[in-house]
Amino acid sequence: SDTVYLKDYQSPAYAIEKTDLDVAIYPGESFVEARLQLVRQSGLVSELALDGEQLELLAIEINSQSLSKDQYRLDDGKLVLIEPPERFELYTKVRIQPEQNTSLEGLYRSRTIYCTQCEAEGFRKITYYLDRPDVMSDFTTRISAAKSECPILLANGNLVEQGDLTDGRHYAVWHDPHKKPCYLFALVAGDLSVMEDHFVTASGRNVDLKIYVEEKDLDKCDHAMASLKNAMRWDEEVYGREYDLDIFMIVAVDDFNMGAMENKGLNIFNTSCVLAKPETTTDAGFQRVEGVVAHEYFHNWSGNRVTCRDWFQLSLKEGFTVYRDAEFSADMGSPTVKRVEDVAMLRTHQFAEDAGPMAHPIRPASYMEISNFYTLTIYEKGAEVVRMLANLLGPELFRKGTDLYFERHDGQAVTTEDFVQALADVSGRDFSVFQRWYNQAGTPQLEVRDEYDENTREYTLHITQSTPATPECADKQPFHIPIAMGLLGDAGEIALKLRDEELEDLPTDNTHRVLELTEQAQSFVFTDVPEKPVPSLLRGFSAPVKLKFAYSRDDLVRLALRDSDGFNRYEACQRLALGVIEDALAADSGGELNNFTPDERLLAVYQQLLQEEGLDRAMLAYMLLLPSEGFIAEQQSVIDPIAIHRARGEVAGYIAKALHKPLLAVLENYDLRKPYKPTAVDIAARLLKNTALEFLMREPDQAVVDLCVKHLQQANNMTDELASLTALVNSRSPLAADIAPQKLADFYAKWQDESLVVNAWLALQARNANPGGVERVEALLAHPAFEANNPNKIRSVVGVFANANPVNFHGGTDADPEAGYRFLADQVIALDSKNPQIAARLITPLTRWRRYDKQRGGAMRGQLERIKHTPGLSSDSNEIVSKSL
Ligand code: B3K
Ligand code: ZN
Repeated sequence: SDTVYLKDYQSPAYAIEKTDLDVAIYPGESFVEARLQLVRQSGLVSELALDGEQLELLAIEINSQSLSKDQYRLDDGKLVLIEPPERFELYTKVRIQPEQNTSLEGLYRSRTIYCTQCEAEGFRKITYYLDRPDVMSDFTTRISAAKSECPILLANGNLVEQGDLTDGRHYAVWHDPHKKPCYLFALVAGDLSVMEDHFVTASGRNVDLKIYVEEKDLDKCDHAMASLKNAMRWDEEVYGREYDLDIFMIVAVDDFNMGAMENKGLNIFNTSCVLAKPETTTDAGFQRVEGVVAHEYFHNWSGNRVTCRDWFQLSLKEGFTVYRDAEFSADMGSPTVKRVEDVAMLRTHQFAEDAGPMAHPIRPASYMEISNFYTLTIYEKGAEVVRMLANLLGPELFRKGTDLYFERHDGQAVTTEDFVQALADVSGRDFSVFQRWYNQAGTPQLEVRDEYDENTREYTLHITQSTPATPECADKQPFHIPIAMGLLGDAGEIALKLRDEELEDLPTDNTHRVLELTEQAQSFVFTDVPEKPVPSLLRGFSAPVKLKFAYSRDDLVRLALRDSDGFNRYEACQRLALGVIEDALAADSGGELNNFTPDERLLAVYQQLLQEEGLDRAMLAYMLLLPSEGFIAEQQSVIDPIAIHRARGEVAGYIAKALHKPLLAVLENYDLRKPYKPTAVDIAARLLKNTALEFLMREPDQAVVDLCVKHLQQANNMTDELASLTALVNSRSPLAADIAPQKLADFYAKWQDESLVVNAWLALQARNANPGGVERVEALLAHPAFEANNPNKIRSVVGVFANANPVNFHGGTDADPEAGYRFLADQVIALDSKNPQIAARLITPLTRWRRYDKQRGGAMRGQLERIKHTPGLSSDSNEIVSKSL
């Protein structure tokens, strides 16, 4: 397939002023009639091509006249109009087959519900159209269907008319008063129950809120509704953004490629991102619902009112909206904890993407298949870039800037430059160097060296930056990197004064600064520094970079215990633990892992943290948690996943033994009967307890196993129930292994009718790092709980295995060390023709083959070749495979 380039952008030749759709749903087929009011935007147009895919054209008219064969042609799915008039009504009628649509893009059927997914280019599977985000139209949608099958008929905007038809059919007409691009179009038809509430906006307007779900799920809507109302209030208070329709609807469907979709006034959600109740949903699930409901709601301004000019600008709406939802979640819970979680994800997964063959800037210059660009880079790194801008401006100016952006561009389709320009205009700041974050891929590396002169009492930080080559560009220009920092002396934080700062200019919080690096190398000199300090650098993870500084372990102990920045305390623990695990790796490669004893300073830090009063329980949990195998792998020049697993396990086992008493105390002090609440404090308590349990279950005695079983049986919520089962299943102890199969079976028997719980049950087995992983996932695919066309099920088994079970994925079986890779490729090949978006996404772990030794890398590469040679391979998978070979 062809590559699309940003530099080739041309504004649309025609506008579509009005879009009138009539969608008639029948069993096995649906008919879509479209009346489009088209108006030429520029000079003569000899041909106008409308996008279309998998449409059967039944009728076509211009201004109510049928077209003759020389007035149009069908060209590779596209409908090409020859010498169209300046202003005309195009009428088309097409036949589509939602029941056959397994791509889950366009109009499709999920269980009993007809629904749509149009972003990015799915609308062309519904009707012929100018399927691009800079064509914004006024939509009216009439839906008709059998009343018994589909009592509920929904589309964007306001309901303007409904009624009965003959043959047991009925119809509804919806009109959306806001012009929108077709990727925000949605319709839903099915037998749905509704939970209703309402919200009064800041200006006093009433908004009806409706969450539509299958009847059995009505008891799982409270949290989404509460989150929605919190998000609506928050966007008014923090961004001054009010909702703009009288109704806001959410619909939950089980078969969905992503988390959710922000269609105007009619968000469609994956059930996993909307349904929640304590008995079936973990804390992480509750938090995900809150975050995704807010994210989609926030898109109403950052995405819908102000949308993207073209799909190269995707991060304009996604990066900004992720930043907005992260700040919202931070405000609803604990900001530092949220930051730690997001950064851990970014550094493990986005950094890997940035270092791999699919690396791309947050505004790419080209793509083959836009669906492949809904990436961690566009979303999470995009959010980091907005965060840097927000921090450089400070809250007041940033708010002024976003106000200007929304006002200036309301109703427009714009670019990332327009966003940065609004922020520059309100602040007078020069973001010309900063703009490189949008155009250059790769993770910058900072090398920091310090120097202290006792005589002059000057302390200097010498900072250089470099960024490795990525596919789009080998030679990087320096980035604009804000480095939030402080200096820790023996007695605490040191007052800061940079050499050229005037005393009267010093900020009131004089222990914290943001250094701005804009060149390849710069030095920053602090004066009047009484002693050689330990620098606390990149506080709050102030830029998405890798930081190299030669911290001694004693420095790290000081930071872990005493830094005023919560994030950097966590970071110091991670560095300390990483160092110790690297010691274990070195011992392992010398055949000495058995005689290995970890640096006792790590244990000493953990012991002190466990005793520290007032420390957030979630922060304590994350500080105790060793870096993940994925994160450790990212730090290695050649990844040996088996050795990493062994070394990390050894250190964890050692900690579990050494800290047995305080960890057990955490467990014993936990109140199993406390009623569940998804508050930050309670979530933190559960996280700490379950972290302690996981440690203890590494080498448990019978008493610990009994305690784990007690927690499994007496848990009053899914967080505790699942954590206990996971600890039992993952334990290498025979005491646990003897009972784990029965407990897994019991759990399934208890929850088999709760699809989302079954997903968690599948995922925990796919993640099980004990030997035999490939055989286990193969068995799971054959289990009646598995559904081969359901993305959530596929992700829970195949995705989790390949991404979160490195020791088994890379270890294979005794008979075949490549079995994990072969398994993944088999799944990709089987899925590719049915659901190319999901298939292409699954390939990711194989694309990292260059990071492994010759044998593993070669085997991974071999499976990529196999995928590549699959006849009829989708353009989605083809792009990933060909770019990574
Ligand atoms: N905008 C959608 C993503 C749609 C992806 C289509 N392949 C969800 C979101 O980011 O809110
Ligand atoms: Zn989004």
